[in-house]
Amino acid sequence: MFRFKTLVFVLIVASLALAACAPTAPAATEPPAAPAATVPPAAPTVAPPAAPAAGLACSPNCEYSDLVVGFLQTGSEGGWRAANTASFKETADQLGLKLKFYDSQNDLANQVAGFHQFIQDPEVNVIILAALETTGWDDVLKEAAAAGKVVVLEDRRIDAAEDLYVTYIGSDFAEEGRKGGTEMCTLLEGMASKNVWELVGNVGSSAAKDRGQGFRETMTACGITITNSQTGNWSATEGKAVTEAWLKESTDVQGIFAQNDEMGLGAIEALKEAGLKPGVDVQVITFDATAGAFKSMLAGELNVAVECNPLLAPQVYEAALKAANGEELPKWVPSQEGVFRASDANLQSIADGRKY
Ligand code: GYE
Repeated sequence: MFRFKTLVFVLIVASLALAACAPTAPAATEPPAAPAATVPPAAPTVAPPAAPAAGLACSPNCEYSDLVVGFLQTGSEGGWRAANTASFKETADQLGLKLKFYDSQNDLANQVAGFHQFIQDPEVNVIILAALETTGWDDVLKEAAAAGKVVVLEDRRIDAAEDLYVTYIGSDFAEEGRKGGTEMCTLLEGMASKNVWELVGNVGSSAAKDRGQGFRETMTACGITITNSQTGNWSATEGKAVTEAWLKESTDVQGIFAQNDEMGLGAIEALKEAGLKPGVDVQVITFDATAGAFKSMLAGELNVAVECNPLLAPQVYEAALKAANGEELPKWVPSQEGVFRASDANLQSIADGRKY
């Protein structure tokens, strides 16, 4: 009897042990769980593009009051930019269109984030971009197209397929650069040594790339050599600091090619503090031709300012309205611009008539 009970007891213990080690039976229907897949890091939650607005509902009879414009400005880096921003704000008021202004603070990631924001904004039907850099826009432009937004480029061109935006309204920076090279050749005529220092705008921008390339195209005609080149990020402070550093190394410089007024005015201060006469010992050329440049030319410290027109808003809004109404536009509308010299007889009256 005792043996039988022991046998039963052993059998019960054994079966309990076996049950504990067996794989849990999946719920009746589920296949065995697949090994944990390496879930790629969650893609940034880019909400699906807003339903295509199928163009603007008001098309082809849209008016300025139908436009809600998202404007992606670069930042607020100087006189030219201030005039450009004012042009957009004032003209929007005059035309009665709604403007949503985005200051990218000269940060490309900010600008791209702002672009996504405007794509997601159901109110916005037009997006205007002053691109900080030429590359990296294809994807966000495709998203904007899918969302039915009209995209217009102002001020700076980009390297993207032309069918991804309506038109570009802005300067021929390469031509500005060519003008600058030709002007510097004239200023350095007859000089034995033609060493030029270049103050570059923000790296990667079309304005900086194209002005530099254009200047190099025409400087060769008279044997100019660029012996120093560095970004000053469009700022007077950085333009001054970079020039000071170069002057500590050498004063063998006959010309300064500053890609905008602010950097050139900074270099002029550095030259003076180094005991050199800007405009005399060293020829200085800048780009933009804002009020500060005219003041410096009238003081005889700046030799030439190649104009770059910031007052682009009327043309840009007109292009946006035409596109909203289904009109095809040329892919580039270059701005009309001149060159101003300290030697111009009527410089004072020109300066008095300028808006920026
Ligand atoms: O020359 C400079 C500004 O894009 C043309 O940007 C513009 C340039 C201008 O910061 O002053």
